[in-house]
Order: sequence, then structure tokens, then C-alpha cells
Amino acid sequence: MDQVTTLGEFIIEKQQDFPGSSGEFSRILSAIRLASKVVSQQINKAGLLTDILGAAGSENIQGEQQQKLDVYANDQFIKALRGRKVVCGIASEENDEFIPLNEEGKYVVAMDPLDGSSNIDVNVSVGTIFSIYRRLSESGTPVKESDFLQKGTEQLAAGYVIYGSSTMLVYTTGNGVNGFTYDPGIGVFVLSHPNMKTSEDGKIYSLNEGNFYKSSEGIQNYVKYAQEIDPATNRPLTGRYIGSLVADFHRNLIKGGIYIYPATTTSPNGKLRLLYECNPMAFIAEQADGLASTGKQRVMEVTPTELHQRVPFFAGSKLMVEKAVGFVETE
Ligand code: P6P
Repeated sequence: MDQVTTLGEFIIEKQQDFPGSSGEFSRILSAIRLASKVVSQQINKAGLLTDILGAAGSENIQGEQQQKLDVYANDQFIKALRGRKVVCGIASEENDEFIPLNEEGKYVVAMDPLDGSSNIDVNVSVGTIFSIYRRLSESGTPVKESDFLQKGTEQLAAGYVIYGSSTMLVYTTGNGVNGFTYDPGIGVFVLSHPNMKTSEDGKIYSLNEGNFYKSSEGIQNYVKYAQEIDPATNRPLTGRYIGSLVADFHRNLIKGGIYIYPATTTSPNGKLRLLYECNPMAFIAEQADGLASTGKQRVMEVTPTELHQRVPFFAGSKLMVEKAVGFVETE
């Protein structure tokens, strides 16, 4: 049997990448690992537990109907991070305000605990997305909103968990992207996709074409371009859109492709949130030799002004992002 590296071993091996951290940073990744296992187990049996499917009867700040598993996942990640005492605050899609944790903690976490959750009832892959920063305010004081409003370039780590045909945790600390597949039989994540890189170009485009007439002329022209027969291949690009960012992004990372959620007439800044969807996925995309743009600038250069702000999002294979941005950057 080839050498198997577990996520736990990998985190310890890479500890030396953080000379300034006395293992505290690793404890955050371990907390995310733990919560991912718990959420994965619940998702995989959600079809059997009728009491956990369906809406929780509440709404999040986006006005979206919270699914019970949304709330459950949110609780699990908050509990796991609180338990490690190294995180001073969490910004979550499911909470209007940030959540103060341990005032001594040096780090803050932004997360979407269960992205794409409207797909749960139809057994489509969903995911958790996370982003980790060092706090700006003084340790030993209450966390401040400004601790969360940092550019994506300041991220220490970012990643996602995809709860699909298998559960995978994919993350970067700025030294490449590594993917770990969960083996429920022994309860560990094992390194299955070392040093992930996306192809420079690709044939898959992912966007909701139902928004065509709500999109700018540039986006409409991009869609028409994608559907034209490419003389080099004698075929158009391939449209693939699952309606779950993590699933679409992960497929494109592996196969090559682009994911786009542009500005529309009803969502003038797009739908995806900068802090806990666009920035972490942008960090992964760039570390895998891809790109991530708002259509006007590098996603990770945007200076956040509020926790739940949205930005248009183009991410994936470098040449595909450059091509798509070329259709909108002068708008
Ligand atoms: P639409 C899920 O709500 C999400 O945030 C992403 O996971 C997904 O890609 C997108 O929204 C789907 O949005 O408007 O196309 O249904």
C-alpha cells in the first residue's frame, strides 16, 4: 500500500510553514477537519432523517430560507472553532452580525457553512467554504468588524469541503492547493490530490443562463461566444451549471473551466459574497495557477466595506477568465 498521508499528518508536516505560529494555526484547520466530518455524516444520512431536511423556518441576512442543515452546519463549525480557543471571531453567511469567540484568539474565520444548501433535498453536492485571517485588533480585546474587513490578499488560509459522491477537503495556505478525501471507514481525510493545478485553458463554462436577459451586453456576448462553434475544435464550449458553487468550482478546478456569477439587473453586485465565497475561492484559484476577477479587478484586491457584501465573480482557468473579463471590463 502506497504511503498514505492523513490531513492531520499533513498539517503537522506543514507547521514549519508558519514559523510565527506555535501550532495555534494548525488547531484551526483541525477544528475545521472535525466539523467537516460531523457535517458530512449528517448530510450523508439527511435523506433518512426527515426531521433534518427542509427549511428551518428562519431566514438569513440574505433573506434566503435557512435549511435545517444550514443551521446545523453553522452550529457545528462555530462549536468546533470555539473549542480550540484560538479564534476570536467568526463571520458566517448564516449570521447577520459577526460572532465573538475567545478574546485571546489571534485569528478570525469567515465562512459559508453550507453553500448551495437549497440542493440538499435533491441530493446535489453542497459545500462549506472558509477563510482564515490573523486579527488586526489587539489580542485580549473584543474582536472588531475591521478584523474581518481585510483584503483577500491577507488570507492565511482558505478552502472548501465538498460533500459529494465523496467528501473532500481542499485548502491552501499560500503554498499550493492540496485535496484530501474522507474515508468514513477509518474516519480520516487522506491526501488524494496533492499540489492541485488547474489547466491554463478549458472547455467548460458555468453560469446561470436563465439570467441572460438580466445580464449586461458583455455577458450576453460572452455567452454567444461560448455557444459558437470553435473552428479549432469544431464545437462550442460545454455548459455545466450545478447551482452549487463548490461543486461547479471543484469540477472546473480539476477539468479546467470558468465559473461566472456576474452583475445582473436584480443583483447589481452579483450574488456571491466577497468575504466567505469569492475571496477563499479566489485564493484557491490563484494558488492552482488560475485567476479570479470581479470583471474589473483581482477579487483579492477588493477592500471589503461590509461583512456580507457581494461582488461579481469570474474564476477558473487563466485564459478563460481573461477572455470572459475582456467582454465586460470596459462596461
Ligand atoms: P442561482 C447557492 O445559493 C449559490 O450561492 C452558489 O452556490 C451557486 O453557484 C449560486 O448561488 C446559484 O445561484 O441564482 O444561479 O440559483
